[in-house]
Amino acid sequence: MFNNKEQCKEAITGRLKTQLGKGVEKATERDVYKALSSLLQSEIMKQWKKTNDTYRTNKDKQVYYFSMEFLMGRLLGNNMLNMKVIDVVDEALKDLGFSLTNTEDQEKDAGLGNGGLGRLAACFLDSLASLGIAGHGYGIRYKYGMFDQRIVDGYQVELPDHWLNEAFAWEVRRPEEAVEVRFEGRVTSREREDGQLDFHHEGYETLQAVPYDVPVVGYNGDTINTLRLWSAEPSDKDIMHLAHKYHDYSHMLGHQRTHESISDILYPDDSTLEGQKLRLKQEYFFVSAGLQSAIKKFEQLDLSWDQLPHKAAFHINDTHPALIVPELMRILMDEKQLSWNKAWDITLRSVSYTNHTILSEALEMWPIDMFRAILPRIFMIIEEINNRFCHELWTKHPGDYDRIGRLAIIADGQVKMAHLAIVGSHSINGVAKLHTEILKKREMKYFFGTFPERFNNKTNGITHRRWLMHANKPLSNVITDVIGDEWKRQPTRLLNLLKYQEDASLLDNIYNVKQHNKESFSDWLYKQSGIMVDPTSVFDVHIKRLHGYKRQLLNALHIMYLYNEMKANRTPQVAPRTFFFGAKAAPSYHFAKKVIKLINTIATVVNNDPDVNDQLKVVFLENYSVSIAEKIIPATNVSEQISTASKEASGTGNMKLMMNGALTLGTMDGANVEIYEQVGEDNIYTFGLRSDEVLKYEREGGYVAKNRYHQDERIRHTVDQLIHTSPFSDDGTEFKFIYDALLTYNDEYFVLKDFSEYIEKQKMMNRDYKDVRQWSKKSLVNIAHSGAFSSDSTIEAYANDIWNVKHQQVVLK
Ligand code: 26V
Repeated sequence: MFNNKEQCKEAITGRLKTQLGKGVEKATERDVYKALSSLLQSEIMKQWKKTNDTYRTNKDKQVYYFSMEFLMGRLLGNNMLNMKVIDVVDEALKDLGFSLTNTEDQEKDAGLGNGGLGRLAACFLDSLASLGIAGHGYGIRYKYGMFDQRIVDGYQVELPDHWLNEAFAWEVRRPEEAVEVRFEGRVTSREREDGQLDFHHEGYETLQAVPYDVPVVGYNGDTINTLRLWSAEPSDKDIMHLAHKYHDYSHMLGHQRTHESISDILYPDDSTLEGQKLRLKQEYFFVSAGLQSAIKKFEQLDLSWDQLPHKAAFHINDTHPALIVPELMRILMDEKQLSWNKAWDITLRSVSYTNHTILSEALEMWPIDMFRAILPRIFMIIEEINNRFCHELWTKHPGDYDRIGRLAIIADGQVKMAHLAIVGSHSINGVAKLHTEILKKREMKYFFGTFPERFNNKTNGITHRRWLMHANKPLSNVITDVIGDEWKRQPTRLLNLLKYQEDASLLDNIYNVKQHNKESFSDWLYKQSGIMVDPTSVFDVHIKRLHGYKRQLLNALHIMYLYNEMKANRTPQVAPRTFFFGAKAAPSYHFAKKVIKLINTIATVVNNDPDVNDQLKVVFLENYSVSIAEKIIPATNVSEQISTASKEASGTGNMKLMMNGALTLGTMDGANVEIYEQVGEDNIYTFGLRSDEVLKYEREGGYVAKNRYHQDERIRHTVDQLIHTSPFSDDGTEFKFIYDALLTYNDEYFVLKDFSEYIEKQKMMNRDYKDVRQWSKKSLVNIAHSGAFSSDSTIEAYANDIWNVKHQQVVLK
């Protein structure tokens, strides 16, 4: 694209003139961002067309990854990296008097996701394109992404995220590919001449789904896939229908507005479902639009319907797009006139499903009446799928009402989305070994008994391009100096680093890079928020959504304990530390919000106390996001992965942090177990209850939080500080809710049970940090093994075992 720096400078100055009518001397950083992204986008367009032409000519099988969330973050840096122009742009910008980082910081995050699930989808897109797989994302173009978090007086306040206010540089609106989506109305049936029933949907309301395509640039240099985000707009047909129905103009506009609002907001609650109609509409909206558009593409190939499973794979990312199953059936039967059996066979062979959580609160279910009213035809199809499935169960297990009741898709007045996804998919996977085992042995035991061949594990992964090559260029350079740069294409080659475990200069470099990153982060933090931290202190980092099971509370109580110890002149710290938290709480999650307030209260106390503040500091990072993650992860020493065992399906932050040389302090949960297997017990700090112990307590009882409180003075003192007048609580009311969760409601997440082991491991890490050589060696072992968690490996496994699509082989066996 640019052969050298001079060409690049010329292109940027040229684009500033033609796009913005400005000379470079007047240009702001924002102008430079605009010019640069537009230059890149023009180049991407050419290659994008080529990729699509090739897919069409070769009739390659296409993977459609349906997800309610794609947490993409910023695209400029990633696109420059994958287009291999980032170094030349860096030099050119310097010459023009600008910096690459500041230019990148101009871009707003595309925050179209809550957390792990959405970020995983984004990492997968990067790997799909980089492996040359024809794999595309289908999702929703929310007008408002994840809320903007502000901390006011220590409390979380949510503000809307107007991410589209400044135009999104990477999207292309394609109105010519819009499709109609129908809601409500009635269904009638008529018998055809051949005896089959024809179903007619009448009196429905329609809206247009308009696609906005975002290119996904692969690192292989020529594949550019598509993230297609659907936006809801009024349909001309519907306007006439509404005008007829309402007569009154303002009434009609109001109604229309409700329709368009379908794609307005990302639901910010990843822990409970409040059963909103709008959410169900969102789900059907993008599933229907996406399938219609994929089916149109398939029809252009002019093949028989039997070929559909050979040419398209539809993936259900968590249950949110599970309506793929009945919607595909509807299209094949009602629009393409296929028989039930034929349509079912095709559906089953094309659809696969990933489960991302075992938390029962997050399992999606819809009340039958609401469902039927919004999606009458889809409901009929689900009823039929359910009847046939229950009938099959009955023939296999006659009289076993209990089993049928547990497995039915429609039961207890609800439509159960997970059951629908399982019954309609040929593959069902969990996201880490432990998670998949729990699904098979417990949560989905009966389904596993019914369809054992469908269940498999695909441990999550992360893209090393964004999370190492781009986020941590200094480390990336140190690695390349020692083992060459083959690891960039084949991340498992990072294992070659293990040969250099005793190499003093490499160990020094690893330490120095970390130190450098901590300094850069501290500078950024100071500029951003005025908070000063000591870059020589241990950076202990807990970044993820705020949730009871992720146990930020355990971390917070430990800091209170440390503070008390220091004030009493007991157990002096060996190395000073700074505790960082980054976390958003769902707006209606009262407990999570109280924990945010507690962390901020602790920060105020600790940071303003001259007795301790040269040893201990607490920072709550406001509005934690992908771009903030990219800044703090390279600067982290200690990675907090302390969920209650069995609750964190996988975790992916744990992988990003290890890849950047942080040492994990974690429970044996999710993918932590696999990190432990990779690095060995000397290079990870584990503690706490095991998952089977947690599950046993949950089943059989036997844990009494109050006993822990009475037996352990450290716990009693710290927990009491939540409700008594103490440095952390004035009148004792603010944190009563947390106190009650721990003692009155018996500590659902076993915080007090694991407290003492956590303290011990914290202490051990603090001591170990002092031995710089040993610490850096552990750090190196973690970096070396992190290639196993590259999403390229994960995607290769999905491609081989689930989607059956061809790809470039980049992962070493
Ligand atoms: C759940 C719900 C429930 C109801 C309404 C809205 C909503 C939105 C999102 C979710 C997602 C919860 C599942 C989730 O994010 N799971 C996370 O997936 C990661 C990727 O597999 C995994 O690493 C985390 O351990 C897991 O918690």
